[in-house]
Amino acid sequence: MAMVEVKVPDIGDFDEVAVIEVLVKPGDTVKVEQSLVTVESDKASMEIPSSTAGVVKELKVKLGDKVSEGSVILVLEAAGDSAQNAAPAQAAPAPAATKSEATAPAAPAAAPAEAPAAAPAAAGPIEVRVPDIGDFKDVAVIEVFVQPGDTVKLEQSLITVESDKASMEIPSSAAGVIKEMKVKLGDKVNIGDLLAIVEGTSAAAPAAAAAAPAPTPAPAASAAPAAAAPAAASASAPAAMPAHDPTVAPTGKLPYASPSVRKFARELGVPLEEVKGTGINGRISAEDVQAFTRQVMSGSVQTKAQAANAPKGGSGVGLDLLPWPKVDFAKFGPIEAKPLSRIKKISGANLARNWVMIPHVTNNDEADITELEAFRVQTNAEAAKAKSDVKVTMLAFVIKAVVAALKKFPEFNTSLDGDNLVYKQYYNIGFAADTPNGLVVPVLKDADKKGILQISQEMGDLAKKARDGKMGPADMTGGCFSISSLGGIGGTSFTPIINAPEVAILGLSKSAMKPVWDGKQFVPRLTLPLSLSYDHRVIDGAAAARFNAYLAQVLADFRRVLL
Ligand code: CAO
Repeated sequence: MAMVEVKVPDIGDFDEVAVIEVLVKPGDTVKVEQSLVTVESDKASMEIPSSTAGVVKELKVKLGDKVSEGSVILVLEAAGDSAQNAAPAQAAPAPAATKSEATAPAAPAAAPAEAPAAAPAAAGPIEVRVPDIGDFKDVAVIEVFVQPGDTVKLEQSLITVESDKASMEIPSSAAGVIKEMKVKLGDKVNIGDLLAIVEGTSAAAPAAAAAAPAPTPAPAASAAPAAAAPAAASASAPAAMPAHDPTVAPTGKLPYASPSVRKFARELGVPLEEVKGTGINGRISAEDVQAFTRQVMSGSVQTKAQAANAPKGGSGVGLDLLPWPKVDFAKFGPIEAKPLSRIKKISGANLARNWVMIPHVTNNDEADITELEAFRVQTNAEAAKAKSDVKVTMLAFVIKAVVAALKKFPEFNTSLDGDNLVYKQYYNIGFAADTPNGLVVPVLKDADKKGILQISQEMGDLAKKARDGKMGPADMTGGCFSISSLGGIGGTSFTPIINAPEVAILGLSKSAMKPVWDGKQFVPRLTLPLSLSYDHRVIDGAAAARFNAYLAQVLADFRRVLL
């Protein structure tokens, strides 16, 4: 097993660029072309890929270090035949053009920055084209900094392009007034493509400006060493990323993140400029993007686009609601304003969304739990004798009965996902728990695999955790169906609000002795009110009535589960 030093390959004439991300650590197994570190100047950031497959033995750089072509990034123990595994271009750092597009942190924007040497050209329309940007092909335009009418200086950045490994700003090869932009966001560009027409006051070297692009991209091998676009900046500005030279380019609009993170955000549709970066200098990591996505999904954060699209009143579903009444309550008597608890703020936003977005219908039924209650009391008496501290309440039986009903009516164990209905094959049941800070819904996992005693035990533990404010995200996610039990408090029926993206919820009210006609006479039976709210987009009223009736049958006699 050979030890191989992986070095910074030819990255154009970037010199002394800062390491802003270290993507591997000793012990990691890396593949050829896997990104090892991200480096960044004030004009471009790029990921440096591994030239060799193997196991990382030692890192030779850390965050903030400055590296140049040939700097050793790390030492790795090459896997198998290192000669085979190594990307030839990098074993000995070589010009970008000799590497594949994926690995090549291609020579950043080329020729124009050599422009200081350019002789001023006569005024007139000048075609500004994409210079040699290494062997990047079809790179996407992700930012357009200028528009017709803008006056641009020589080397002022016009657009940013980005591949999955690097992003770079493309500078203007001419000074003057933009007459026409020939690219827009999302366009794919290649070397030689026309970017803009500039009514020029001066132009850079002909090669970079008006010269017709070579029909086949000029090999970066020859271009790279001379490549310069960012050089003006990298030479003058410290390579550490935040320093922008305002005389060179109006940068700083691009969120501070590596190309792969930006790509990740684009795939998720996350507006990166709204994500708060937790890295050094506010750099946005993939984890930050994920955290933002989770917040948006949970409703605790709204993107600017969501907020803008929500009509006044904020329903977000196209309802033109009246604004919330603003009343000076103090005019009518003494008041005291107290901030809502964090839980109330979060659950309130969720409840409001679910209420307006889901067409709720509630089916009310009753279960005869006379025998079940007797069994429950007997179970608790036995537990007390055995000095067990597990207390069995009706809710544990209801959870078990709900699992049986979900198995019989699988559409209740689904979630809407666009035009798809996702059927779940697991049975995680959420139960609303009243806490001093507000309502939370712990989720009891795999209820189908657990007995009543275990369910009671876990429910007790989860309810305690909820009341102590110690619930973690894992305790509250993954639910299939929820139960809201007000049975210990009172009421005869209510409309529970569905816990999206679930499609139904069961509300339990206080059981009561009722006279029930048995065909010959009225007999006293303990009845439990069942209020089943369902999403009418997914569940028909008849199906809901059947579900609730079946639930009542199971609670009346659990032997029905065996049928
Ligand atoms: N009918 C009559 N009595 C009931 C009952 C019912 N349907 N359900 C429970 N009870 C009784 C229990 O047997 C217990 O009686 P004892 O104290 O005499 O033994 C008492 O009510 C209290 O029960 P509990 O609340 O401790 O236990 P639980 O398993 O029924 O409920 C929990 C646990 C966490 C769901 C509950 O404590 C809770 O927080 N409920 C409120 C949920 C809520 O706020 N929902 C509304 C959501 S929408 O705003």
